[in-house]
Amino acid sequence: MSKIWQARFFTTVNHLRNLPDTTVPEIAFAGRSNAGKSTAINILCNQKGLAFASKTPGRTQHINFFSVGGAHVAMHRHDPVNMDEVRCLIADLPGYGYAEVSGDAKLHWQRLLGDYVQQREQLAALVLMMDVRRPFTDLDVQMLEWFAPTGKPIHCILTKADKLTRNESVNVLRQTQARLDSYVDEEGEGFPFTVQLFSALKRIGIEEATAKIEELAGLNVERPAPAAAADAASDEAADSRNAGDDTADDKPA
Ligand SMILES: Nc1nc2c(ncn2[C@@H]2O[C@H](COP(=O)(O)OP(=O)(O)OP(=O)(O)O)[C@@H](O)[C@H]2O)c(=O)[nH]1
Ligand SMILES: [Mg+2]
Repeated sequence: MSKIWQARFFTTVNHLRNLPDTTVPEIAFAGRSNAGKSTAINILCNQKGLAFASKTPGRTQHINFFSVGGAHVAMHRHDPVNMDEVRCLIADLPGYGYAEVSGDAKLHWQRLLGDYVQQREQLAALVLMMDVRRPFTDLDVQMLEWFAPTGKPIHCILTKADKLTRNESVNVLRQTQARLDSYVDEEGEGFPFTVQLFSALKRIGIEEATAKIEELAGLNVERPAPAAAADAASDEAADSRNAGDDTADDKPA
């Protein structure tokens, strides 16, 4: 059983000022609208309705956070998690590139996304989800180039691999790795960018993605004894969780 199977809904955020006041590492899932982010989060966390997955593109319009750890087997789903036991947060970012969203809303999302990935210190790594049939759209490249200067890892997941033959998808995998390897910093050093194939439908790449996320979130490392400071942090996080937002219809049930 993977540690991320314990994931639970934590909070939903529509403005950077409402980001949770937590110190644990965050792993954010970014990608074009409809790339399959929410579906992948549900599969990786082994829970059907955790992240909202939809046939309507642009469904996830806020940053939804899920917590891993601090929820015990016998607990009711709505019981508060034990904040000092939370190990990491998973963020489902709003999909970008959805044409029918109005200009203002689009700008709002893009600013929210750009600022979050560039400025959020707790963000440990980005999982960039791209449809295997059309990787590296302009906004994917924008996302990658916003995040690259942080020096933190990006793990690309090529989704919907079931839509191509095995040969075709392996070709895209190779081309994607080559393109990621072509990024170098001012000293000519490469970036910690990796890529894999994935299909929620055919259950391809689930173990590989799980292992990668656990590694990036530091879940394989034994956790040091909680410091007194963690208690204070957890109280604040509980406050921000209860602060509410105008997002009722986007919250997973
Ligand atoms: N064939 C196939 N379809 C998939 C796969 N994963 C997701 N889908 C479908 O793709 C559509 C979009 O999936 P979502 O998970 O809602 O996509 P998202 O990236 O969260 O989209 P936004 O919330 O709009 O950003 C849904 O109809 C899914 O059923 C996959 O592995 N294979
Ligand atoms: Mg979604």
